Amino acid sequence: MLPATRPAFCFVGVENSGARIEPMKKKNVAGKNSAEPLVGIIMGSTSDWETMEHAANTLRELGVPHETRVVSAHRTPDLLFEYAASAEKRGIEVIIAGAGGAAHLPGMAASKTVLPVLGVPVESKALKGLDSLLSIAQMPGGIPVGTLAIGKAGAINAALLAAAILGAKRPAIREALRAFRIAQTKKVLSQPDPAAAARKALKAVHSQLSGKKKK
Ligand code: RP5
Repeated sequence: MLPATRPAFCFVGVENSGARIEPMKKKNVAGKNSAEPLVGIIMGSTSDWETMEHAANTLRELGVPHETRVVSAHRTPDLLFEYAASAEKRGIEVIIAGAGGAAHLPGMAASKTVLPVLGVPVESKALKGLDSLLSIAQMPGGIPVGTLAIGKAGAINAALLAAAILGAKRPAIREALRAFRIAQTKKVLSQPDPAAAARKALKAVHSQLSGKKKK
């Protein structure tokens, strides 16, 4: 059963372990209490967290309230149905679903809700995530899943896309997204020469090491 009240913290693996991952202390820009998630990040296994934490981190950076859960299409199908079917009523507006291998989670979640579902193909050991990508992207006409790139880039972009969807009606989120883009551009422009940046990093390591030796 899903908790009747919205969680005040982000949880991963609530059903399996109850492990607390992170409190969402940062004040969000959505005009909502941080105990009221707008985005539900779900994943097929705790092993997907390494990838999906990038979606959570990006949403946190933008101040978008979210929750994180392990919901497996194959191992906990009833929970998946319950999660997807109740998400809208709980105030969730976008679902980000990450899964690897026979990645049925995003598609099945999409089949149980009219909320936008963004799928993140997690890199699998056997086929490097190509299996995940095709499982998520090749949905039958009628049940869309917005499929992102394999792995970390896909997880980050799913969060940015979720923020863009929410930002259409929430100026604060739209502006957070604009600030993210500006900061990203500035960062790239501030390091025009990768060789110079590498030399600078190396120099810093050398001076740190020689400082240690002197002590
Ligand atoms: C999928 O199987 C999960 O999304 C995960 O990417 C993959 C492997 O899961 P574990 O065996 O590591 O739990 O359902």
